[in-house]
Amino acid sequence: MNVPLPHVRLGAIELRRIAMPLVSPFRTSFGVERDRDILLVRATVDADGTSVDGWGECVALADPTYSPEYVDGAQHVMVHQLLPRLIASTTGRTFDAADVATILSPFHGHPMAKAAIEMAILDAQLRLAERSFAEHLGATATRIPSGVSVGIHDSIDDLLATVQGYVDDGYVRIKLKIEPGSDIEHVAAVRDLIGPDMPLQVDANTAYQRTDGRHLAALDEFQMLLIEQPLPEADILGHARLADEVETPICLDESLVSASGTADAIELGACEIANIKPGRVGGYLEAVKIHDLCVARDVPVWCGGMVETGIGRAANAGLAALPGFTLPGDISASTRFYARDIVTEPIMVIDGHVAVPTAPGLGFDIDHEFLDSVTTSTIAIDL
Ligand code: SMG
Ligand code: MG
Repeated sequence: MNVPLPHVRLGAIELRRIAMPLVSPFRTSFGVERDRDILLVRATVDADGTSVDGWGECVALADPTYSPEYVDGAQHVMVHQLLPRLIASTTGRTFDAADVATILSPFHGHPMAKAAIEMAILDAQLRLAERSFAEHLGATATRIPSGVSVGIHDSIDDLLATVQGYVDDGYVRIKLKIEPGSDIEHVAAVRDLIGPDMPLQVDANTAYQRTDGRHLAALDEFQMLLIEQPLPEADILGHARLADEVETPICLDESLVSASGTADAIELGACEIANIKPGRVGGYLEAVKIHDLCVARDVPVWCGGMVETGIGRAANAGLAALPGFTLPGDISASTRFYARDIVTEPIMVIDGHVAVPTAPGLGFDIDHEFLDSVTTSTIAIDL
């Protein structure tokens, strides 16, 4: 992080929407995803007569169900607010990806839209400087343990068959999506299947209430790594109280939207473990700040996932190689969600691990032919 990157001039910006079917439906407490409608940002930048493209992936879902952002809204705010401001404040000068958050800071919210723009600029700068995301962000690992997130299943038999498949694929940690009615029994059955030693955790995506403390404490006997986001995102006090009632560590996801908010949640006792997602916090650079403050406070962190394509997953793998990422992340193989990825080399899980990309930028090239075949619309932004 300490080595500055060459500053660049903005040459062009293009927004692309792509439609990617999932290999199987993915059900959470807030809904079912069957395909992914994804917004990509392509930033062309110039430095010293060389021009290069960088790519950003916006992790907003189709509907505002995980967080207030959704993909049409993200595209709208980019086109009408964020990009005009970025263009106006960088015309005729060079700038750095680290300036993007400051330039866009007058606009409240929209972290996923902002993160995708910053990511595209950062990728382009790194490709020019021939440095990888991992190297730039401060990575120390060359491969990272791979966890898999398993959707809610109606029947326990189906759930066990799915989990067994992932165990056979070599994943080193299982995360089960849960909701009231699909929790204790499901966890008990999976713990029984995978044995006492395999790391296991659950994610409720805000499906419980403050009064569910005793119910959730029934999960303690299954020796899980953590319970992720049991309560609504704004309920920091509720999570702090739950952390006293339940032995399994409480991990926050949706609640953590900035470095300062994360520091507060930790101080209040609401966040014993942190899920870091660059999109949710406004970008990879803010994500590194959260990593650093968690390390300073002895709070373990792990890298979350938003059903990204290889573009987002590659950058996440670079981030997850930082030393504070002591727990396996939701960085599964491309094939977990997609039959074919839009990067030329799909993300692979080998011996339960994903190799940290080392080539410049994201570390992967875009499969343009396939990308074009899944593109549903393209917008060129006027500079
Ligand atoms: O990308 O592997 C993945 C999915 C990980 O469970 C996952 N993400 O709350 O952590 C979470 C969810 C959010 C997206 S659900 C569509
Ligand atoms: Mg989560």
